[in-house]
This record gives sequence, structure tokens and C-alpha cells, in this order.
Amino acid sequence: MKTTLKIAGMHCNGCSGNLERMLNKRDGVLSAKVSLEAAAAEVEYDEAKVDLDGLREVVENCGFDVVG
Ligand code: 9UX
Repeated sequence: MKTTLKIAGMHCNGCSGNLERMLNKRDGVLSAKVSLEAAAAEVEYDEAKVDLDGLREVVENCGFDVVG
């Protein structure tokens, strides 16, 4: 499964780098790419192991919000 999440609250490359690292550490995430410029996270994941709520949880734990 592949999705693109719109992310609010990222201010610098540290933010996007941290979020990308945390998403990639989440069980079930196959690959995550976060763009500061696009304010978006492109995530490929195994839906048997993690769902959208699980991805949202990672984003919120990093201090950001999923806005779409
Ligand atoms: Mo940049 Mo983000 O200094 O939490 S890392 S603002």
C-alpha cells in the first residue's frame, strides 16, 4: 500500500529528516520519504502491520499533524 500524507508543522530540514527517520523505524513501513517543500510524506507500508492511524500516530509523536 502506498499513500501520500499532507503534513502540517514542519519548519526545517531537521523536522522532515526526523519524521522520515521515525516513519522508517515504524514496524510495517517499507519506505518513507518526507518532503519539507511539499509538506508531504510518501509512505509505502504493509497494511497487515500498520494502518493510517498508526502512521498518524508517528507523525503526531514527532509533533506534527496529518492534514490530508
Ligand atoms: Mo528544525 Mo523542527 O530546527 O522540530 S527540527 S524546527
